[in-house]
Amino acid sequence: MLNWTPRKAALAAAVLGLGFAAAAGVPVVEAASGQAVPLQIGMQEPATPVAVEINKFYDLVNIIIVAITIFVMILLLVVMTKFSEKNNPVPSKNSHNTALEVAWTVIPIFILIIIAIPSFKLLNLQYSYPKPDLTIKATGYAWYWSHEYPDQGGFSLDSVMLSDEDRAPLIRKGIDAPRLLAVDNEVVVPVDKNVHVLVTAADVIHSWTVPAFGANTDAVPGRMTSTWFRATKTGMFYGDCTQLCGKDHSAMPIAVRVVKEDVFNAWTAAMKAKDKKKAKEIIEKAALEETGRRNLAANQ
Ligand SMILES: [Cu+2]
Repeated sequence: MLNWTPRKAALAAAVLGLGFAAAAGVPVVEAASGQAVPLQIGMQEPATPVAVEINKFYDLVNIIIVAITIFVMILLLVVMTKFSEKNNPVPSKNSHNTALEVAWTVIPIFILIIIAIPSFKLLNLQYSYPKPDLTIKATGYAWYWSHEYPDQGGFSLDSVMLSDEDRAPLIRKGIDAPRLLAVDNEVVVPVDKNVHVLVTAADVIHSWTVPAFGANTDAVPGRMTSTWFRATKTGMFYGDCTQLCGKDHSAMPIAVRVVKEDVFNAWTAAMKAKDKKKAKEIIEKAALEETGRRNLAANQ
């Protein structure tokens, strides 16, 4: 049996409360841009207006959850001590309290309204598609993604995950190629442009998801779903298939490289001309510039 003094109980409550606060608000490891990092708590750094709003909503809901949890825990501790058989041998016969009953109905309604308003605003932002500057069609296969550029001459590229042997030469060149995320052909998009992504699948259900973009939609065979994003910074952004789709579900990452418009135009021109070698060179140059810029920022 628990035989806690109120002081012990208060101490336990304080420790638990601190734990909750740490889990909710204080990042243990700063999230890297565009991919998850070990021991990360919380969301990836947002790279689109939608992702920024998702993060804000996530913070708001977390604050409410933690506050309610602490409040209920304190109530429980009060009940356990103040109204225990020892401290309160003769229980009250009360079964109704109108003011209390109105309060515990109305207060949760207000809490739900506080959550609902930003929630609907966010849904509206996610589903009101701005005029597209670029459309990409993503098709999920077991187990890789194929990406088509229908308004850029209709060229397409397959994104297959790189093996450790394939990553080694890239890393030696100074290009980032994270394990389980790097692919042979990245999706390339221009920065600060509205990109619509039409998503479907050829065999089983997959899901096209890039967390830093707040973009996530199921890829269903025979159907076309869609999502959109407007990346506000250049760099690499990784995602994964998020529908359990079979043996290599974990091996079909999505790699999106956001580049400046002139780099994008040069790349599409090379892709249209079926000059794969030149397209690869353009991307490798952009990749090296990106790592150079990041190292420079880290050293400052
Ligand atoms: Cu999949």
